[in-house]
Amino acid sequence: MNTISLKQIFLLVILVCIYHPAISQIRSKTSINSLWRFQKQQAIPSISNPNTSDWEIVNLPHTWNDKDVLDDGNRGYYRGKGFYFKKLHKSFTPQIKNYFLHFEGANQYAEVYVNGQKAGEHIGGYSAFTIDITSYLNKGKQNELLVMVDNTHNVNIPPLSADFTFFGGIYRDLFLIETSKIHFNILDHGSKGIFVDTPLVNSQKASVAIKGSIRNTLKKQGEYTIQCKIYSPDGILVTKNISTLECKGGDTITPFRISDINITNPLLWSPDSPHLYKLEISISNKENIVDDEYIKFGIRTFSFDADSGFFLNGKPLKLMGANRHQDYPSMGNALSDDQHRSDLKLLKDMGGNFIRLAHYPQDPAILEEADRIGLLVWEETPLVNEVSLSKDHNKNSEVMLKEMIRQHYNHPSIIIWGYMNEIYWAHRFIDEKIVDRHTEATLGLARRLENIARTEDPKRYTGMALHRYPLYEESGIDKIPQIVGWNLYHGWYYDTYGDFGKYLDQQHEKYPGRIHMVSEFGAGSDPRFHSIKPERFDFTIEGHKRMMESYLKQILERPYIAGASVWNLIDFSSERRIDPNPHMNNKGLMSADRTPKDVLFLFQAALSKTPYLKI
Ligand code: GCB
Repeated sequence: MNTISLKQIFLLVILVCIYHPAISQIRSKTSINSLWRFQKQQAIPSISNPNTSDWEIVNLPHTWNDKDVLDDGNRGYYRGKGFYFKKLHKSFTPQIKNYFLHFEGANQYAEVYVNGQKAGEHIGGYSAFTIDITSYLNKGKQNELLVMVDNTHNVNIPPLSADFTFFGGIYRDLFLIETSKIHFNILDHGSKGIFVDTPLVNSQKASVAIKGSIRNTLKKQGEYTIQCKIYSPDGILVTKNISTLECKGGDTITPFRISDINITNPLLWSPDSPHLYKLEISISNKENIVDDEYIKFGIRTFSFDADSGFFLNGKPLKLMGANRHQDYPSMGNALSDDQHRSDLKLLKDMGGNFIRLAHYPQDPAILEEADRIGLLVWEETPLVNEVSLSKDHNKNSEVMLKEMIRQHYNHPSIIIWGYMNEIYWAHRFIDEKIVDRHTEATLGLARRLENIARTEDPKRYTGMALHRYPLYEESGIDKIPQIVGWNLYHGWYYDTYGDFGKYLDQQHEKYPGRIHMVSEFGAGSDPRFHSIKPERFDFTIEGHKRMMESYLKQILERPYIAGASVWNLIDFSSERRIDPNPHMNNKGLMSADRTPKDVLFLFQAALSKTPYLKI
């Protein structure tokens, strides 16, 4: 009789591991960042057969404005169309699989063509989008992608104007996702199609609720099993749940909701201990797993109080940190994930526990890192300075808010959804010129956005950033969000910095019950400028430090101010600025190359647990 050798047993185990449905990787996500042909041009090339031989070769993330902004002394930079072309050297089997392009961001309007046919489009430069390209693909290896990206000023696409540069291009990562014909509905506003909540949390127990939807592109209806496994922060399986669902065929979406999952003695997420649980979720038919995904989530509770500020897991915590734009010298917005992550580390090392992602949703790497290292987040849609009266503008603003919330819903770091920054009433545009302004339209849009945010996510708070413009108060727009974030520049643009606290005290007294934060406070400086008698607007390192010292003191001694974020963590590119450096806003605690200014050490002293300089 034949005996089985050790080698054969080993081979058998390997084979079982590879083919066992419970551990096979069903869905794949591959980067297609490298080797694109690119051309900046207004004229549309032949879509089905573009001649790209003399186009530049670029890798993504990519922007076409990096050089425009830095090289010249002139204002104005290219806002127009850019075309990206790539052949996909890979075998496709569209008869048994679905294929998607997942763009993490393209600024600001994109059209996607596959083999000469339009497969989809996306409006807005700061959220992700997913396009199903299955039906446009050829079997085999002959497939071509052409992407048109357009950053032309467009009165229907926020932001209409702002103090930062609108770098054009596919400036975030691009992936090809491959799934089976039945999958979690990743077309749901570019999200993962799975949303995790913790409706009940205390020190003994947390209940987890999961909702989402399944897309079935098979002709047949069928019964499917959803399996959820939750792993603790140290990787131990803590709970498991199995449920079944009937999914209709023929490209239909079936929602699901699972709510009977409990975790005992949960480890709570906080900036000091950012514990992350992991949900592994899969869909199976009778024989096999057909789709799988994982989501990291945190368990925590939080609330705001109008007089005593912010509470995390029942304990008071002053939210202190910075705003951050997404750019880097000579790279525009086309940063690597490592660059995004290292900016957050700089904030954390400074002693910050809070970041406002002004003025738009930022790269997924930022949110993942905020969860991982423990930073609380205010994220917002790019409605800055002005909105337009057009229906399309309003619709786009609403979709952007839904995209942001659905795409970033599972991040425990996020506590506030913002949707407007210092809006000066809706404008009617004719030929790009403002012809009139309407308060009512602005209020209407704000109310709709507030309603969307509260419906999409009743657990988080809503925020709006305002400055001390009297019309805000007169119109009542400041009563719409749950949190008013003040952008205050006393001592820089107006008044004196000592009056900043007085202004906030008046507001606090006048509106009992309102939650106040300082969403922006700041001043400019350039490391080359010094003075022993600093003055307003002189951009000296000493002036910057003196003002921030006073601001910090006034913020820290007022318990009703739930939190504050300095403007800005890092100097950033702003096409419209001239002083003291062309195309730069110099209000960073660091220069654009991430060199600390003196004021950064002041923040570190004020915010770290063991201050080395008392303010
Ligand atoms: C603000 C704006 C921000 C500007 C900043 C400044 O209030 O919200 O976008 O960059 O002031 O530096 O003037």
